[in-house]
Amino acid sequence: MHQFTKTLVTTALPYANGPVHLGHLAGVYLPADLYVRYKRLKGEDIIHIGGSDEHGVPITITAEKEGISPQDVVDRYHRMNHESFLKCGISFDYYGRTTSEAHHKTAQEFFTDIEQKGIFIRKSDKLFFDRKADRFLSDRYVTGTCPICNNAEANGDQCEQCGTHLSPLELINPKSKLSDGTPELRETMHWYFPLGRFQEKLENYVSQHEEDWRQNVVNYSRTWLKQGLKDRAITRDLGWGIKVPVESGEAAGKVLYVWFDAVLGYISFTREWAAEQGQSERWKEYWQNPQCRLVHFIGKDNVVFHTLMFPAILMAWNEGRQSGCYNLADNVPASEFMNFEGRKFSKSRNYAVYLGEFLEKFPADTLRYSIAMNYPENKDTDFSWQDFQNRTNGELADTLGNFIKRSVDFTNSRFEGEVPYACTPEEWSALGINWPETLEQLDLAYEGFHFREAATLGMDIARAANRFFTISEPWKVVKLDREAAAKTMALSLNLCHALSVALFPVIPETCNRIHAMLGFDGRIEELVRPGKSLLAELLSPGLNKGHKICPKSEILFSKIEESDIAPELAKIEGLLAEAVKREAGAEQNRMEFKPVISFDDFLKVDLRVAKVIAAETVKKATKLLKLQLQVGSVTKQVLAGIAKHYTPEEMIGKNVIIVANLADRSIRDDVSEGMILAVEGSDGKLFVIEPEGNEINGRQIQ
Ligand code: B3M
Ligand code: ZN
Repeated sequence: MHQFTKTLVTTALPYANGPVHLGHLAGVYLPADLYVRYKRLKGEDIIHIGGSDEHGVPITITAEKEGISPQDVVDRYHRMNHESFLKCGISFDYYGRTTSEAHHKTAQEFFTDIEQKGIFIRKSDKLFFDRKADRFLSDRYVTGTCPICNNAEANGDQCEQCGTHLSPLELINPKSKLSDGTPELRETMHWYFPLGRFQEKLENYVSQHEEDWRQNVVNYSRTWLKQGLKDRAITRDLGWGIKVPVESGEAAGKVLYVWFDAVLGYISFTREWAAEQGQSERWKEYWQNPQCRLVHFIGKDNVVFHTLMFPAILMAWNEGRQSGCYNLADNVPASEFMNFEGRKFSKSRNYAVYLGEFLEKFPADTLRYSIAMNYPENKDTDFSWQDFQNRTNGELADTLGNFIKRSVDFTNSRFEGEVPYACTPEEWSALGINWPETLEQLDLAYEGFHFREAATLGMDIARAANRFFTISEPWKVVKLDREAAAKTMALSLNLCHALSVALFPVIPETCNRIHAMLGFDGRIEELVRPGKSLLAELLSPGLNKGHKICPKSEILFSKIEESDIAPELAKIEGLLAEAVKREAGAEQNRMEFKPVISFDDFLKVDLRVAKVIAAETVKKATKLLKLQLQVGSVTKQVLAGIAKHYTPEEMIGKNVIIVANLADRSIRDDVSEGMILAVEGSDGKLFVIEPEGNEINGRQIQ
């Protein structure tokens, strides 16, 4: 087992193209923060690097839609997301942006190094080009009709209606989103990263971590490896992004593919962090020091970029180098998804609760706790308002909040606001909490990325503390045996202190308030330093006899009332109703064809153009019209079920299409010598198909 002395944690860079929602928080940022805060408490050297992903096509599309520049878009969401994260207590050491100059330099430096080593491949391909806009169109810029479900607004990469992944070339009637014109195919050259060249190395890399990586992470990576790694284009024809650093005209109008640049953001931001510390070389201690452990927190949809693509880029850089080599990730704890009221979060469908919005209504720690308890470690989980309310009221307010308040209040009212007794280590161990075991379990939970267990262990201490207080009944005992009550209170206050440490990763703001109620100045963060474990202090009682606590207590959590969540539930109902409607529409459009027939079978059907020369209603058959049709030199009588949709007068004179060789059928004592073609609209109305053309009567449809 490798001995690490430092840890570098990175979190997936959210696109600065919209606000982050609770799903992002649950999968990536909260777990990373829990991990980082825990390790800091343990006295470890750890930094958390994150930031905004500010390139990519969706950002330019948003900009065009809103009539602003891409820079405006990323400025807005970078600020918004960074603020939301801070408000939620996500303790980044640095939160960068991929539009920074330093990042552009890093990404170009990597490109140039790999280019000079001759590793990239250049390939030409035909891509859609919009002549009016004078631009190549990336997949997202092409729309058209989905060949699978006929949705007229499918995107070039995917049809939102039926979910099919598409290539723009598959769209029927492709259109450019820029000009609405029909794009043409043009040759363009791009740089490709030959992932296959690193196949064996990557296989070894993944195999080395078979035991310590999560199953889903190994599986996703293996699936790709099994298919054989392919060349991946790492440049794009786009105006927004990092310029391809090649002097010749070949690179004109081309930028690095957003994923190539984004993963390198982790490196750029660590450099920026170091520079900000005034130690500009310090980033190397984290990236180029084999004793530093690199951990990427991501969602499951980003796995292969972090287990194959990024490592391959680093391998390419490291190739032929003796020094200045980068570490590969030691672990990539990818989460499953946290759903919301039984459904997937979806930004594009606006089915989401945004982090910033949430924090305007409810305190961060209530959210952190609920989400930690719903952490999607190995399977998708669900966030519901009901669960949020139950946990806040039952666990945070009634169990934890109540215990702290009762302990502080009773000490103030009966013991002059002082710890009234010196607890011995024996008494501390006799509380029904096995401290060494609890700390070990806590360590296993955090180190193993089992954050639900970690939060549960913390709350278990609060439950035990609450029980101890209730059973000891100090409010009764104090009247008979003041010393016994003093001991209860001293132990209770020590438990408050222990809770303020043990729960600190999960509910840091609350723990700081407990810290203040216990009479301490400053914040818990300030006590943390490398080499000193605050957790180890829990093994013995931490408060001395005579320690003064704060004369005032606070209510740590206010209860969430039905009326607080009622508007949220109403909002969900609206969103759900919309989603159901959309899905019903998609269902209807899903194509299920009749069994295949041969061409010869098709030729057996004689379709002809006919003209309606007479039409009348049919007695006692309210749906039928009796039509006389001229089909070239013959007339035919057809009984058609269109009486609800056309009057006889409307039909007379129309050109229609008739199946002319259909066996006669008798309907209601009459005979029908064929049938005419019609189509049903969405409201159930029938439309007769009316062919157009000159002198087409009697002609065959072909
Ligand atoms: N921005 C995709 C995403 O947000 C992408 C992650 C980049 S991590 C380097 O899912
Ligand atoms: Zn479709």
